[in-house]
Amino acid sequence: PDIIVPTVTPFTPEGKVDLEKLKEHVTHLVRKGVDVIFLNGTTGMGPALSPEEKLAVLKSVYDVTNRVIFQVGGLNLYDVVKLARESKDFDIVGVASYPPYYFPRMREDWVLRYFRDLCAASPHPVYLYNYPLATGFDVSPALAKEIGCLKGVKDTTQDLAHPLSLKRVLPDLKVYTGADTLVLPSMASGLDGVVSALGNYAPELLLRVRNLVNDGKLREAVEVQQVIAELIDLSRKYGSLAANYVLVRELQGHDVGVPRPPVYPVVDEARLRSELEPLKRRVESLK
Ligand code: FW2
Repeated sequence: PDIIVPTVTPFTPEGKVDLEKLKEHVTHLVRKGVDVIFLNGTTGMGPALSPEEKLAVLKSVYDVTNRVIFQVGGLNLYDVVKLARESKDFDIVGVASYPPYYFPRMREDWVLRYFRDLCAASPHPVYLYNYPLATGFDVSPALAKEIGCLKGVKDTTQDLAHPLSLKRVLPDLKVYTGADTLVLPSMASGLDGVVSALGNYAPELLLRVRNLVNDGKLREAVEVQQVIAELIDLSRKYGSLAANYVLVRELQGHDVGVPRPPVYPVVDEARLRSELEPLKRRVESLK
């Protein structure tokens, strides 16, 4: 299974995207053995980036690797299509999008048209990013099938049955799980990989689970998954979208700047660090 990391987008304290820090971060992840970088996702605060910023993110990461999935989703189809077209000069793995969000009671046929329009414009394979908790819309396996032009799905739900039913209905598509809490079950069930926010700060744990699954050592893999779950609980307590930035610094040793408000930096960083301390030792022992 593939290990895909939806990278944090580093910002300066003034709220500008810090492309140099992003490059350093991606260089580090690639060296660690991450297979693919997912840009402008949830962890990367995609919905808070302008189309120009999304493209700038792609341009700078492309200097480091072309193993990239470029998330282009948005609420203005003309921007989305333009961005997808602008990726033609980059030899990347694919383009991704969440379905249109915020608007209540989106019609299924509008979501279908959105993805078909994206497929028609995209010079690269198109991946659906399904995250119903965030978007308010669950792209069902039947709808994903009807769209007809998808190469893969990144599915963020807490229920393994969800990506499994996608795989059952669409066996030729790549199906990735976006839930950190399901890294082990996804890999052990033969899904195509994980898109894990935790990979920003503990990619070693994802690689470790994969090795253990490949060796059939599921009991040991469960222990690693439990550490993953504890790290996720801790990050949620402080607001994952902000805690991710602190955790990269604490566990990987490099600076990825700060988030951009309305995601505010963690206020009580000292307490987060002290709660992280015992976990840090367990992470070290598993590397
Ligand atoms: C992204 C991801 C991971 C998320 C997950 C949600 O784009 O950030 O889906 O961290 O809690 O793929």
